Amino acid sequence: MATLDYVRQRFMPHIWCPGCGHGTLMGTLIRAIGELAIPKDQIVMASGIGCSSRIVGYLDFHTLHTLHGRALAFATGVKMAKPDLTVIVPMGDGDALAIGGNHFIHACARNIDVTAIIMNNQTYGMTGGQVSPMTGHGEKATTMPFGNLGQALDVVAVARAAGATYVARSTAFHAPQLKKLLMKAIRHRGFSVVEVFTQCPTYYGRMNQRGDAVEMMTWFKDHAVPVGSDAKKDDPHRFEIGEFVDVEKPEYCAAYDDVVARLQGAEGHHA
Ligand SMILES: Cc1ncc(C[n+]2csc(CCOP(=O)(O)OP(=O)(O)O)c2C)c(N)n1
Ligand code: SF4
Repeated sequence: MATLDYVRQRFMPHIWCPGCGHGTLMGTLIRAIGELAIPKDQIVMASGIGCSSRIVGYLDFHTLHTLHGRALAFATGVKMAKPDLTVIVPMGDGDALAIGGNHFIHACARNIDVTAIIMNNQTYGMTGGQVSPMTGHGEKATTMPFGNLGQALDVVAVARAAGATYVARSTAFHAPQLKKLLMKAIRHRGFSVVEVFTQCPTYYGRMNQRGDAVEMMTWFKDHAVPVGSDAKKDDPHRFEIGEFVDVEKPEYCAAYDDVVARLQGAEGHHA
């Protein structure tokens, strides 16, 4: 299927600012889904609220635009009711790890077969550039005009510690790699997390003198190293991209089906 068939063109033009990295993620995601050849009526996409969450308005799957921070709760219900469907949850960093943080860690631990995509632009884009759990120490936000007093959360470390069975990270610059990681995450049977650095030139970039979208993407290129690499050891801004976790554990819906089958067997036995 041509990737444009996945787009609800009646909602164009989109609301994103010129150069926003969320658009690159959306394009890469529909290419990944196209390559996986999943029929569009087999995909459910649930989001919260945020610039990132607008993706569910623009894509022509079964979509739910829910409440800020609560997308994973809705997605869990959908997957339990219809386990054969592919459930994908695009989230902002604030959505996923501030208000939605508790849902996120429990979704990781539950290992339900849902793919969470965290579009990490290090700020709250939609509401005007407030500090997010991913804003680095000393970095500016409208609510931290003298620089963030706290430290950024490491999503990959949180997801790994909470038990997610597939964890990867890439950036809007590394679109070919990102596509492969998204394909693997969607195919993975269990809870998968893909963190994607997406640039927000309008707030985070402007407030932190990161330049325009091209300069922000060049920054991703310059500081990214492959997982496990020793490259750029002296670079205080270096970060790893690639696959961090890929393991198998019992999947939640399958475990539920086992219990149902066991109970039905026991009922039959007593009849
Ligand atoms: C319960 C609730 N609290 C707060 C808001 C206001 N709100 C909407 S989007 C948002 C943050 C958006 O930031 P993020 O999730 O990082 O996504 P981005 O816009 O950066 O893509 C907030 C606080 C809301 N809609 N609902
Ligand atoms: S405010 Fe930032 S995150 Fe939102 S659309 Fe604009 S560039 Fe993208």
